[in-house]
Amino acid sequence: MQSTLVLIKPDGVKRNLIGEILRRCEAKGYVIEDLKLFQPSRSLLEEHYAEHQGKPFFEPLIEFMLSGPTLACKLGGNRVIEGFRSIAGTTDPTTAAAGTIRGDLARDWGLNVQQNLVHGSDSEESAERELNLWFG
Ligand code: IDP
Ligand code: MG
Repeated sequence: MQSTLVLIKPDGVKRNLIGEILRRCEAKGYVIEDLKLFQPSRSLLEEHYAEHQGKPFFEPLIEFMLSGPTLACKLGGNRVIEGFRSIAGTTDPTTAAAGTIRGDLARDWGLNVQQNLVHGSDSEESAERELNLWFG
């Protein structure tokens, strides 16, 4: 069994999509192991997104993530790390495949950051690191 960190970002919380996104995770067969709705600090977000420091979208991304509460979810199941990223869809919501969370529920709003509703850890190492950050 694996666990991954799923975040429902501030756009998803503001748009009342928590239920719809968690429904899709549960319908796929994954198990919600922990949940936390809160406003993360700048230092938590900068550590979470450390790999993107220096990129043009880094500061807009941090500002977006500071714009309201995020729902952090520890999601469990066999191969859940790749499985959640598959149901989330690709990063750019405009071109994310229909049937995915981003493809069905998000689009480009013409802002300098992609508001794409969710985050999912991208490897076992990231999942361990990120679950420690958000739930440790
Ligand atoms: P991921 O969330 O699909 O793993 P990453 O490349 O890790 O995508 O990027 C982290 C987040 O930063 C994205 O989910 C998105 O919100 C934002 N982002 C990534 N690339 C861009 C970009 O080129 N322009 C604006 N925002 C971006
Ligand atoms: Mg990523």
